[in-house]
Amino acid sequence: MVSILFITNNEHKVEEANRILSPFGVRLEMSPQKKVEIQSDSLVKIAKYAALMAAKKLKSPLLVEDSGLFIKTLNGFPGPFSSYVQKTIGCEGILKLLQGREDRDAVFRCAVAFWSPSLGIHTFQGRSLGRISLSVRGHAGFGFDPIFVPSGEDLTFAEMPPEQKDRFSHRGAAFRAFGSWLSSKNIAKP
Ligand code: ITT
Repeated sequence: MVSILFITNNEHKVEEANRILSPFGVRLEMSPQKKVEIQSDSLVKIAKYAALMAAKKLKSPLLVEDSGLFIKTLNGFPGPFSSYVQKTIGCEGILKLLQGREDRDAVFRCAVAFWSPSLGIHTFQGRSLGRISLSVRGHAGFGFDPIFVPSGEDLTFAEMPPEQKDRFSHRGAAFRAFGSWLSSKNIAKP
């Protein structure tokens, strides 16, 4: 089993990522520390910079994940500000912003930046297309899960069993891409 530090303060992300990565023989250890977060509308740039800064300090295999919800009719808001917006106005606040709007299209995006002494820095991305529901529904997951319905489905992420969310989610796509890349490197220790 390969062990990698996951620099994050969000335990939900760690739980989901470990569920997605376990078939690849990868285990993430949560490492809650202050990340250097640059201002950018690119999740990849934010995750990559934070990973490189953490690498300077820790010098062992690690990853950073930056994710967010981008709502079409709000020109991509909250995007990189998703964490702050979730803590301030929350799901109800987003529903209020969308009141009376017909276009409820949205996309969840996830960027993973991985660094190790032998492999250097690599990034992986995933996205989940969908729409914002008309009301808050379900109790599973975290963040905006109770208001996000992936394309072709009727249930919100918060109404689905965790494994079903993983199949559709931005995090599922990004971490599966990372897991299969790491497996292709065919190494026991990154
Ligand atoms: P770290 O920076 O410490 O990793 P964070 O929660 O602040 O944790 P981000 O800056 O990447 O992480 O913000 C992502 C926010 O986007 C997160 O707090 C949620 O509000 C939202 N989000 C991301 N992925 C989500 C998901 O799968 N389900 C629901 N909300 C999600």
